[in-house]
Amino acid sequence: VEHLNWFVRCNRILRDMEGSLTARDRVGIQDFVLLDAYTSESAVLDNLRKRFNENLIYTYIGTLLVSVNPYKELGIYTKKQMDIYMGVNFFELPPHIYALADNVYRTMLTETNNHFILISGESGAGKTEASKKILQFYAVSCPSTKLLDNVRDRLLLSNPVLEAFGNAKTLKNDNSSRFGKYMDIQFDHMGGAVGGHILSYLLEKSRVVHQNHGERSFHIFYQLVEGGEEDLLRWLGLERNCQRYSYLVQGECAKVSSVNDKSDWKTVRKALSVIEFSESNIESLFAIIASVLHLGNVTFVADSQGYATLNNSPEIHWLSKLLGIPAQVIQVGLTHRKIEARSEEVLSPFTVDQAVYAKDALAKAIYGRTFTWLVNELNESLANKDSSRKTVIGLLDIYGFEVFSVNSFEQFCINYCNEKLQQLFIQLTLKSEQEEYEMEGIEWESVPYFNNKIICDLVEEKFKGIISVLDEECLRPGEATDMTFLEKLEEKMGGHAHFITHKLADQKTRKTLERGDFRLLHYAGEVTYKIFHLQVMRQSKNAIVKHCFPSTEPDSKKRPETVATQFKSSLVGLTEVLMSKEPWYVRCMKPNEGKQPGLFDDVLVRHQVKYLGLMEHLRVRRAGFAYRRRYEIFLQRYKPLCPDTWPNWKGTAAEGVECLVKHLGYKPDEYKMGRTKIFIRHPRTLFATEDAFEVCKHELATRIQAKYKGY
Ligand code: AD9
Ligand code: MG
Repeated sequence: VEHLNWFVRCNRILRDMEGSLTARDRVGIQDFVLLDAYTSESAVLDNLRKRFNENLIYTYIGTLLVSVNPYKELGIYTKKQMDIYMGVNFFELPPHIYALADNVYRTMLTETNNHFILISGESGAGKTEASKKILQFYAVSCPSTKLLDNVRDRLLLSNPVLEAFGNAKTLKNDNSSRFGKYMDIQFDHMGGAVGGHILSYLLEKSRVVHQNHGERSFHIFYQLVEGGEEDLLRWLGLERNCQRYSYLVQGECAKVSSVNDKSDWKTVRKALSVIEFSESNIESLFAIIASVLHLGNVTFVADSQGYATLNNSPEIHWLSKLLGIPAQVIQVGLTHRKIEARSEEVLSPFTVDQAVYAKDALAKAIYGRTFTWLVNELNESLANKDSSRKTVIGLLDIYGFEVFSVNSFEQFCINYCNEKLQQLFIQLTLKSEQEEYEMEGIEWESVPYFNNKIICDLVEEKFKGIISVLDEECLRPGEATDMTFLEKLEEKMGGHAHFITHKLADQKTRKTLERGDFRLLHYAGEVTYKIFHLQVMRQSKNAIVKHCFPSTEPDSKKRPETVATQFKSSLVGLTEVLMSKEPWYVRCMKPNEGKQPGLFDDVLVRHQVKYLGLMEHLRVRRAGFAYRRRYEIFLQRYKPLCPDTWPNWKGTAAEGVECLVKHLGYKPDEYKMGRTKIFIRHPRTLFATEDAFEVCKHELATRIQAKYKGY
């Protein structure tokens, strides 16, 4: 049986020549750690390009997975592929997202601890796709029962729902995540997926009322208008024409060739039913979505005193019907501010500009609250009812680093979030490498890193950072303006190596900056931000929002927090959640800016190799030793190379490995024996062993075939 098992495994490896390290000339090397010129950026780039050209989009650095977006279907995500990767040692097959998913899962089961997979990369690099592939892999590979299948379906279907409400077409990506998502998948001790929980981070609400040219609002609006059933649209007072809705045409691209709103609508509708949203909840949900569209079409005119009045528009009728609020309340609410004077409430009329602003703020608030409600409902549905001990695998898929020609507060938050995750990556990889060497009793050489803590501090440091200055300015309504905010920043940040404004810049740089801009030198590149509008930062309280969501906003007398501070706190919370788990990484890269299949832009990829810290990560992994493997696994693979270890070794795995490498003629300085692993200094030592293994494998396979011919 041992022989036969081995034979089957050999054949699997043989079938896939890519799995064999000897095919390295054609398809590059599947683990950068084994690259001879591992310190050379060009060599790393060459290897990536070679593989990309062969449609091999995945490469490892040890257990970290690098992925390059192919922008085409590769046929590598089939059930058959999943089967191949289930329960197989990491390095025996070509790199794949399934191999990573499987390895995380198995480690979780054997070590009964919690894990998370950090998926990072810039906008459009493939993070969301990667997270979906991982979830699909678990859906297929985990044990199945009727109950578990129900959970599985809900986990899978939460995706299209969240994407409909939280993703949109941007210039970078036709399906860009406009919120951060962290999802825990909970497993019982048998490895069955028994539940899930989603945390969402700062949705880009401004998109509801404004989109840049070439961009869209959230998918759900177009899905509803394009795909909604006749009856439903009639009930909602909507026409089947996106052009009719002011909030949908700001970017002048309501149709996107890569997106099928009609069929996506069907998927979402079906998903909502499977997740067991009640029909009345579904109705309310679409009533709110429709009311946002109606709100967008409300227009104001100035009365003789210049105050805003409403044209007697049909929108008010629909808003009243859909939100269940008397038309009179809506009319007054949209044209007046409520001021609390002592114990009385006084109404003060808006100018037209103020009314438009208040209307937009209302639309954003309604949409934002609805999104939060949706996530809560999904969590209800995914909640595991059984309280027995569970382990989890967390998937983190956030909005990637992004730079547009105009960058505002939203980009600031998104890019800050990416800085935080980069910081976490640095802390965890350095820490874990160091710990591994210490634990195994191997000497450690430290590697210099670009540490982006300096930029995180610039943004978030107490009393000193940008967010802190922003908070202070927001607390001075009436006195503080956007310009005083900028001046405060200049005063506090002047001289910081990663912060420049028009005033602070040297002659040459000044030309590229406008007064009213500030520029941050992020770890991933420079971004110039328009100074934030303070008015937007202050949390607005709106009577209509209170009407719609009476219980969600307890009136507190506490100082209101700005959006930026809330976001900062939620990221601190996220970091804590992640720090308590075992990390795994997927680093996604974009091969070109044009969403083109088969095009590998050297400059663009090189830049990402740099800022994703791949070179440093590689150097850390190689510090001293290129390769390490647990004794059991090393022995299992190479034992046919030594008559003493083949077919069965009776002693401990470490002794077996010692015996094996002595037989292979490893010199004492070429390897070290750790407590649980063998460490090999140079890739060439391993390659020689691999080559010997190839030869031996063929011989053995032929011998076994001959022997079992008659069976
Ligand atoms: V953003 O930060 O949310 O804007 P992501 O999430 O990194 O971004 P996404 O996963 O949405 O990018 O990928 C963008 C597009 O690239 C997808 O819509 C696919 O068309 C394409 N893509 C990404 N990964 C793959 C893949 N493994 N195979 C084929 C892919 N196509
Ligand atoms: Mg995404």
